[in-house]
Amino acid sequence: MIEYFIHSASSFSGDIDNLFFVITLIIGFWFILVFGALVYFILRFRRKDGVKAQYITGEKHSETKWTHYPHYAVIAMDVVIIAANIIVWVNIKQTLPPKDNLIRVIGQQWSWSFVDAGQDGVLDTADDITTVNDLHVKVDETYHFELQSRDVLHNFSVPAFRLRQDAVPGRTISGWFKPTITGSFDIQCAEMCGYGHGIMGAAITVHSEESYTTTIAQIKSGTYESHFQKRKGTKTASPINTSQVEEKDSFAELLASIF
Ligand SMILES: [Cu+2]
Repeated sequence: MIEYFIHSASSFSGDIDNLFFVITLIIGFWFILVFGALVYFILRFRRKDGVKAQYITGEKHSETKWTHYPHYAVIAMDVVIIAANIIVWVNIKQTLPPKDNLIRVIGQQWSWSFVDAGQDGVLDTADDITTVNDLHVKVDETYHFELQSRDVLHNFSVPAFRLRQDAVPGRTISGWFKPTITGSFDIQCAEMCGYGHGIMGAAITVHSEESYTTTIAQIKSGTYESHFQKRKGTKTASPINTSQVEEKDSFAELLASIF
């Protein structure tokens, strides 16, 4: 259902969505049960003429079991949520699958710089490709990133990938993603980093092999027109829906029409 609002575009976005679904289902179940009971009791035991209110201490076993049994059930469901969380956390955050490509992501007030290690797969060599607010990657390839910050705390967030990672000054934080569909998606900063935080957006474009080769050649020859810059310059062309994916993103268009 979440894909209706936002694309699911990475190898692990489905796992994150499922986790949210499980949590929503469990919490939703208790929410409906508790509020249903509340409304029922309000109506059933409302003030009536000639009926005196009872004083119930809730100390008898026949009364305490109404607290204890739901309590045990909630704890059991907590265990389910925690177990599901740990599995997803270990698979995504603790495991670094073998890489196809390496990039460096640098956050600063208020933009993103990207350095692609290029063909040799080694950063800080002559074939590195540096871009600002505009990241280009290949579909179905695993990217390792080294995340850094030049000044304050930032957070590298790609909602379509369900990826979010803090950038901490003085540290290099490793992570990974594997895009599964082509298109252009939002990158945002998800950590309050100063008064320009709200404009700290960028774009990640996921290419097929041919399209990637063409774009990188254009970047190297200086003829590439940034997708992100173009998008910022043309306000009429739906600034929020950046997707080049065929299907229509009606929710994003609705948002775009409001703002
Ligand atoms: Cu920020």
